[in-house]
Amino acid sequence: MKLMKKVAGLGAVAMLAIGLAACGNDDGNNESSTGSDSTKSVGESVNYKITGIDPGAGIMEATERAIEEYELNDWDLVTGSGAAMTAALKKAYDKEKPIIVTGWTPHWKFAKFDLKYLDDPKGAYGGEEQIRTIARTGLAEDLPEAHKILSQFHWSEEDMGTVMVAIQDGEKEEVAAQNWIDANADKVAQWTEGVEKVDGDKITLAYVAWDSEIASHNVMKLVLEDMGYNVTLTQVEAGPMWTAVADGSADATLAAWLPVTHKTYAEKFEGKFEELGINMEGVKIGLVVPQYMDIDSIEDLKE
Ligand code: PBE
Repeated sequence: MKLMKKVAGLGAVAMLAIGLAACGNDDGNNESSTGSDSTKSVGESVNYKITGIDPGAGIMEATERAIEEYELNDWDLVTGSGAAMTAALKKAYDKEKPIIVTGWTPHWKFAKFDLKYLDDPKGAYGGEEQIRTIARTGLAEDLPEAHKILSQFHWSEEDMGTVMVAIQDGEKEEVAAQNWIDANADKVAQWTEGVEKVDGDKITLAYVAWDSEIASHNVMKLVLEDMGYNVTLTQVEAGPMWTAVADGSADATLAAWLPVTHKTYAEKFEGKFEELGINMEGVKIGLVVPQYMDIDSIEDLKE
């Protein structure tokens, strides 16, 4: 600690000298505190805070687990939302400040910022994750055509990325979804293969306002509408989303991240929902930082 203060002091002197050379500009104090950043530990540089999202998200539970497993005793996971997390990330990134966020793939942030996952040698965030579609029990009998479409739904990270980035760039959700559908009629035709149109049957899909899920649910809403369904999208928190499918108040969701992210929910509601299959492979959750940060592993947060 003493040594760091000394080095910081030197940094301050050096910054001051530069300031003087540049004709005594103001802000000496601010500059000196920036100058001492490199001498701080990662923890000090971010006030021992990991910028999280909504409390019910599986990644929050996984991060609490990571904090325990890596013995990051001084660290706090700050709750917020997906939107608040990306806003904080942008703010830090624009100023090249350190920040650690709970991150996942697919997500547009990797297209907009130069980011990296921290290595997770203890596997707190699991390995290969998938996004699966789940439905209430009884959907196959009640809405067989929708059940078939939802079961046949499968797309790639790139597909979802196109929709997500368009929305992030300011396109309306429905418009971004419709544009993707128009450009990918072949894929949509696979989901609706062997399905007959219906006449205004009602169906409700529950989802959480995560950027990835906003994209998938808006696409599926339009596909189901085109097949004659009257579709309601309900935006809820993660716990209520699983509860709604389990108690039948929602018909389905495309947002079941398994086997790790939503493990607790899947176990809690075992037998009360039906798995309709994987809609995306090779997805991932973890701790994400800007490339310019000089750390590579969650282990590095201990220093
Ligand atoms: N996510 C996006 C969710 C699943 C989809 C990774 C933020 C979660 O952590 O539950």
